[in-house]
Amino acid sequence: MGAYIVGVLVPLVVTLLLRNSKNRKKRGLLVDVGGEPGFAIRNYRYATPVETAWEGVTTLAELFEYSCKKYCDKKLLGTRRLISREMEASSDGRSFEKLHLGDYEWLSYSQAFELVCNFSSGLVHLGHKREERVAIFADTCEEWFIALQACFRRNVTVVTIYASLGEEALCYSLNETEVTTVICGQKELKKLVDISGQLDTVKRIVVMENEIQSNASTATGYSSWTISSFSDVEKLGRENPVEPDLPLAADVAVIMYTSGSTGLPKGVIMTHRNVLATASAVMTIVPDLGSKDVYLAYLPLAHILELAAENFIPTIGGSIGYGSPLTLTDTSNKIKTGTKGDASLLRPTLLAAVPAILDRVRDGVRKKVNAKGGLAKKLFDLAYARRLSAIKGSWFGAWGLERLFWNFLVFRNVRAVLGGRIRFILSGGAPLSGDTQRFINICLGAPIAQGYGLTETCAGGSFSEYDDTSVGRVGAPLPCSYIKLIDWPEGGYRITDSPMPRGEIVVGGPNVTIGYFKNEEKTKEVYKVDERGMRWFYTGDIGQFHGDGCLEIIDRKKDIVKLQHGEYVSLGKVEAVLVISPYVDSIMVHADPFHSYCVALVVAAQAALEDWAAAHAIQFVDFSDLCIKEETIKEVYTSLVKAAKAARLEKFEIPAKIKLLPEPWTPESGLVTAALKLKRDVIRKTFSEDLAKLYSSS
Ligand SMILES: *[C@@H]1O[C@H](CO)[C@@H](O)[C@H](O)[C@H]1NC(C)=O
Ligand SMILES: *[C@@H]1O[C@H](CO)[C@@H](O)[C@H](O)[C@H]1NC(C)=O
Ligand SMILES: *[C@@H]1O[C@H](CO)[C@@H](O)[C@H](O)[C@H]1NC(C)=O
Ligand SMILES: CC(=O)N[C@H]1CO[C@H](CO)[C@@H](O)[C@@H]1O
Repeated sequence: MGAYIVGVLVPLVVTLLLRNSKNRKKRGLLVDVGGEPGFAIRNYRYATPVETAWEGVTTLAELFEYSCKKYCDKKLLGTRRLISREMEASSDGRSFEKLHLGDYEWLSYSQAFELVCNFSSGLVHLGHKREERVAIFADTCEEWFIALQACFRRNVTVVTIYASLGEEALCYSLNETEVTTVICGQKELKKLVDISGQLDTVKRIVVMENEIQSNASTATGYSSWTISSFSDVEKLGRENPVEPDLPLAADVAVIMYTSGSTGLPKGVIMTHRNVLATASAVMTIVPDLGSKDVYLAYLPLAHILELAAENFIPTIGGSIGYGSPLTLTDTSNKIKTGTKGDASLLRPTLLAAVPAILDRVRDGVRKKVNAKGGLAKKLFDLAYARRLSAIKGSWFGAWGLERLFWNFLVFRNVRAVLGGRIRFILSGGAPLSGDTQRFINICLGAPIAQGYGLTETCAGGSFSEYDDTSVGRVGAPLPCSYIKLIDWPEGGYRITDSPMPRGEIVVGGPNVTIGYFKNEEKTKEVYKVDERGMRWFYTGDIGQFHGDGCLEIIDRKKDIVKLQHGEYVSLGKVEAVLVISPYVDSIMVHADPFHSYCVALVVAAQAALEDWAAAHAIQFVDFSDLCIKEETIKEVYTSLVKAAKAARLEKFEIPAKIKLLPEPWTPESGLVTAALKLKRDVIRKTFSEDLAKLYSSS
C-alpha cells in the first residue's frame, strides 16, 4: 500500500506545514472615485488604470506589426486541412456528416504579416474606401483574423456579427452601420443572398474558401454585388501594394453587435484604446506567458473574450491553432471516428471557454467514468475526493506529491482529452458553476480564471487570479478598470449590507466603451461620465465584494420579478438551483407580477428520462410523448422540489407548475445566445401559450 503512504501521509505533512499561509491575500483595494457614491475597488497592483502593456504601442495595428517584427519565423496561425467529408451511420441508423481533417499547417509571423498587408492593399483596389465599414460574418478561422488585421491597417472599422444571428438582426446591423463590404464564409453567403433585397448599402462580398465550412452553392447572378474570393483579394493586393493608413488610439476599431438577450442587437463601439487596454489586462492575469504557449481558438471571434485573446497571443510570440466546437475532441460530433480532434492534435496550453462548454466536458467525463463503473469509478471518486480536500485545505497542498500521483494514475486520461498540456483556462461570458469549476480544475489540473465583463466594458471588468482556488467568484478588478457597487434599494441591495457590501455593479476605466452605435438614448441611460472625467458603465448586474476585494455576481436587475404579494424572485438564482436536477437540460423560470407564484419551462434531459421510463416500464411512442405524460411531469417536478429544498429556496421561489419540452434550446433556434444564455423575451414569446396555460389551469 505504498500508494496510500504517498497519497495520505505526504500531503498531510505538507498541509500542516503550510497551514499558516492560509491568510487570504488582498487582491483588490478600496479606491476613492468620483461619480455616484458607492463602494469602489481597484486591482491591488495598479493604482491607476493601465492603458497599454507595450511601450509606445497605442493601437491594435501597431501591436500586430510589433509582434510580427519581433517573432518573424515563429509559428503564428495554424489551420487543419480538410481531407474529406464522409457520411457515417450512428448506432440508431441515422447518418451524419463527419470531417476527416489533416494536420495543422502553419503560417509564420512574417507570412501572416505579409498576407495581412496584401489583403489590406487588396481591399483598396476592390474599391473599399477607408471611411466605409467592413463586416466580418463567419465562423472563427485564420482568414477572419487576417481580414481583421488588414482592416486595422487601413483604419477601417470592422463590424462583427455573430455567425448564429437571425436574419432580422443581421439585416438590421448591416444596414445600421452602412456596411459596403462583407467578408463571409460560404454558408454565411447563402444567408446574405436570402436577404439581399433588404441590404441597401452592401456592394462587395469577399468569400473565404475555408474548406471546413459547408459547401453552399456559390452565389451568382447578383449583379449589384461584386463577389470575390479571399485569395483573389490577397493576390490583387500582392501585385499592387498600397501604403498603410494607420489609425490612432481613439479611432474606432470594432463595432461589435451583441446578441442581446432582448430585442434587436446593439452595436457597441470599441476604439483601439479600449481593446488594447483589455488585451494588456489579460496579459497580467496569466502567469509565465511566452512563445511556448499554444492557444486553441474556437469561440466566436465576434465575442470580445476571443477577440481580445487572439490580439494578445501574438504579443508573447505564441501560436494560435484554429478549431471549432464541433471538432474539438476525438469524440466531437463532426470528427470522423478514429481520427483526432483539434485539441488532442494541437495540444494547446491555453484555452478560453464559456461555461456551457466546460459543463459539457464535465458531463462527458462523468458519463465515461460512470459507464466504466467498478474499480475505475471507485478510484476516480477517491482521487477526486482527495484532490478536493487538498485544494480546499490550501493552495500549496494542491501542489504536493499526491497531486502527481493522482494525475498519473487517474487524471492523465482526462487531461488527454484536451491534449494533456492545458495550463490555464479563461472562462467568461456567463457565470461558471462552482461544481464545474472544481471538477475541471481537479481533472485537468489547470487553474480556471473566471472573468466578468461585458461587451460594453470591452471584456474589462474582473478576473480571478491563477492562485485563487475559491469558486463562484470572478476575482478582483482588472488592472484596466475600477469596479464600484452602488445601492439598489428597490431590490434590497445596499453597500452597507452585512457581511458584505452589495449593489449594482458599475465599471469604470479606459476600457469602458464609448457607447452604442446610433443609439444615444440607450447610451445615455447606461453610460455616465463623472466630474473627474472617468467613464462608467452601469451593468445592471448585482454583485458583492468579499473581504479580499474579489467580486461575486449574485443577481441581475432585470431578472428579479416582484410577485403579487411583494416577494422578489430572482429568476437566475432559482434556475441555477433547479438545473442541478438530472432531468433538466435547460430551464427558464417565469414570474408574473400579477400572480403570487412562478412557473417554469423545462427542457427535459432525454437520456435521463428515458432511463427512468425504462426502469419503471413506462410505455411511450417517442420523447415528445413521454414529456406530456402525467407521471413524467410528476417525476421531474419531484426532483426539482428536492433540489429547491436542498438549496433552501423559499416556497414562493419554487415554480408551482412546470411544462416539459422535448426539443433542446440551441443558438440556431434563437432561444439562447451563442454563449447559451437564455433569451428570455424570445422564449417567453415562443412559448407564450404554454405559459398562459400554466397560469390558467390553477
Ligand atoms: C480614421 O478613420 C476615421 C473615420 O473615417 C477618421 O475620422 C480618422 O481621422 C482616421 N484616423 C486617421 C489617423 O487618419
Ligand atoms: C435601412 O436603413 C435606412 C436608414 O439608414 C432605413 O431607411 C431603411 O428602412 C433600413 N432598411 C432596412 C431593411 O432595415
Ligand atoms: C463543393 O464546391 C466545389 C467548388 O465549387 C465543387 O466542385 C464541389 O462539387 C462541391 N462539393 C459538394 C459536395 O457540393
Ligand atoms: C473612453 C474613455 O473613457 N477614454 C479614456 C481612457 O483613459 C484616458 C486616460 O485614462 C482618458 O483620457 C480617456 O478619456
